[in-house]
Amino acid sequence: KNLFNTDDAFLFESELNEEDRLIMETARDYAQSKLEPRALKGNTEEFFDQNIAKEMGEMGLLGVTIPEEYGGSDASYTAYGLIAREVERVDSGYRSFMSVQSSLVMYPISEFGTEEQKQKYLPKLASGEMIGCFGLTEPDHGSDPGSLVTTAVKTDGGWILNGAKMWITNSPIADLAVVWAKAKENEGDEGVIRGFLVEKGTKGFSAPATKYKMSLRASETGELVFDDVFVPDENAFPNIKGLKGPFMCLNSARYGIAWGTVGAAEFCYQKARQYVLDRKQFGKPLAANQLIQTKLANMLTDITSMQMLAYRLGKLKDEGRDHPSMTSLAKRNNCGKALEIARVSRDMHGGNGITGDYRVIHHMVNLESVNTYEGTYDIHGLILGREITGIQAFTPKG
Ligand code: TGC
Ligand code: FAD
Repeated sequence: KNLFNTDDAFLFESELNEEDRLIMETARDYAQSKLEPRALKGNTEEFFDQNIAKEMGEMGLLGVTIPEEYGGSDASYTAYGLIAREVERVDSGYRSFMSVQSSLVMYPISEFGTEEQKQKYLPKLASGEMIGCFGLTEPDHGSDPGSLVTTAVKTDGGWILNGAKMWITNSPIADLAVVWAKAKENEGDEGVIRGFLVEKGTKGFSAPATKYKMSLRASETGELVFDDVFVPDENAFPNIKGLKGPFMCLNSARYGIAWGTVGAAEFCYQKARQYVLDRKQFGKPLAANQLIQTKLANMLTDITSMQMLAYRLGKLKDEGRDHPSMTSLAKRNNCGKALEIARVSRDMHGGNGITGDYRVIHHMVNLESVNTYEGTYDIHGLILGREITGIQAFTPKG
């Protein structure tokens, strides 16, 4: 007789191959035993424990899709997504660290870097000995990165960077920043977006922290400030030009977020289910009320659709059949649904839901950031709208 699984209704986990399942179990064991006990402290004290980088490196959880010769595991995109799901089941802030390190720093070095850049940085990033960050967003240019104004002007033997980045995950603790700037061969050129590797300690380069965030408090966020920073030629990506470079990195990171939010949503749903079974009001468990049951039914339905999208997108990526608009669809849907599930779970916990102990409010406030970064909910709606109609609606030109 077939049994109904109330956590995995359409049994996607039974489809996983041995290697992906092993990576998922390793990530789950690590996240539950090592990350979960630190989650409340991280959120309360606005603290990212840097040991997490080395621990995740030791467990082989960083840059898993990168070739083994550079410290990765040559693993599938499905495996990468499953790691994101397990880490974000605990805290979106820890998953942010992992996403940036794997998709936004190791991926571009692996895809666009020279052999020297790969050998110099990838093994140390894979082991967590080095922490990386990714600077695209600027104080005045978020949803529209094509208008960024940070410049890299050519000089003898390298480039001079000037400008500033804002809202950069890991920046205050990063040893290496992947920076996207308008490269100008001559002063006065319009410039074309290119990527640069800027090491911590470079003269004129600083990374002040952004404090008092009310969301993603266990993740370090900050600025990147460039004041006549000299970056040698060997630290520029040689061949990638235009927005395609950063967007290719984002295709991978956004896919990871589609999986990560599955973990956060599953946590909030499972907590709500247990809470309403245990808590009695009006002489019966909360779970005995119709209104409560349909909330749980909605959560499970949404989670199942989220699992299906993420799982299928991973398979398409592994087969090389994915399209960026599929990623936009999955990122947008899964962030929006996870945020809604976290809000409903918070409500179902009543007053207890506002305390840190139950942890659902952590997920709720974290998911506000996740719904905003890597392209907001509405920006992904506009990307899909352009795909569906052939008309771009980002700017008034139509
Ligand atoms: P558009 O004209 O659409 O494209 C310009 C060029 O880029 C190419 N392209 C892509 N290539 C690969 N993958 C994609 N997804 C691509 N999207 C676009 C495109 O083909 C074109 O190439 P070419 O050769 O023809 O020049 O550019 P646009 O300026 O109109 O873009 C509009 C829009 C809204 C789509 C885009 O700007 C956008 O996605 N905005 C959102 C910004 C964003 O996502 N920022 C993320 C910052 S990083 C971050 O948030 C990290 S948080 C990490 C964490 O903590 O977990
Ligand atoms: P804006 O672009 O100013 O948008 C504000 C609002 O206007 C949004 O609701 C948006 O949907 C809406 N909007 C914008 N344009 C349109 C339009 N044409 N039509 C309709 N509505 C529109 N960036 C990095 O480069 N690296 C990082 O590591 C990084 N980490 C981050 C970590 C955190 C915690 C946060 C909060 C952000 C991070 N970001 C990072 C930046 C993130 O990608 C941006 O915040 C995001 O892209 C939105 O840009 P913005 O904040 O400037 O908002």
